[in-house]
Amino acid sequence: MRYELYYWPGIQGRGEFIRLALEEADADYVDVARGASHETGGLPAMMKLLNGKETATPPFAPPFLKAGRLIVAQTANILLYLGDRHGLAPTSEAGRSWAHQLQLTIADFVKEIHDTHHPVGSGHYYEEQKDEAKRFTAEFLRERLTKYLGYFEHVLTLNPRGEKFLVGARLTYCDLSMFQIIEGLRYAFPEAMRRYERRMPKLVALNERVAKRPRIARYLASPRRIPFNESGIFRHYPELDQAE
Ligand SMILES: N[C@@H](CCC(=O)N[C@@H](CS)C(=O)NCC(=O)O)C(=O)O
Repeated sequence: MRYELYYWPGIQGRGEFIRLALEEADADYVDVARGASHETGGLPAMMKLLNGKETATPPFAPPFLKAGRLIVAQTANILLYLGDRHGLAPTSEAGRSWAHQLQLTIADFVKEIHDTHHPVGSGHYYEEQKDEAKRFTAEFLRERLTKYLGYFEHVLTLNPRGEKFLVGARLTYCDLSMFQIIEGLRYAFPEAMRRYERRMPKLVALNERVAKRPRIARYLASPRRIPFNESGIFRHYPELDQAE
């Protein structure tokens, strides 16, 4: 079966957490909205599913994944689904729940990272909320970035199966998402991360381990991995990096 991934074209965004899982699984998928209308259906196909009356289980927002007739939305929920089907999640109930819990915490983190440049509202340009963004980011870099990254560093320390992965003895979708978080934060806040990274050696090692996985390395070198940019979730505004 060929999966259909639906996400805004032109940015990595939350779609990237799903792409990393699909790539590591070597799954057959099409990135629908990045394609031309006459080929994949393009953005109109995504808008049709979002706005139309095509399905009894409509997604609220991208990303969402179509697997045959099934439509799965919410990043953590999609990863739960893919994790089970492609060996990217533990098989025990306790392990699955722990991985899902970590992924939901990553989702909270992603929202706060997004809010560093849009603390007032997504409906307004960054330029209209620069002062608030600076205030929000100062607090974020001082308190929240350190709390979240410190938490995940601690989780690696606690893993009874060793410090190689967040959950259990094998790679899970949580490790792929943590890789994306670290890459994104390095892009958005290079100075702040340079200062903080010596306090998270296990996460840095995890990041390197994920980047070296053959399928991930192949993906990162491919045109499918589009660069971070200032329309996505992780944005580099030098004035925010200095906000602390
Ligand atoms: N909790 C959802 C958030 C989804 C979300 O916010 N998607 C963004 C793009 S990254 C969007 O298009 N939101 C539209 C909206 O919230 O109206 C998830 O993790 O997938």
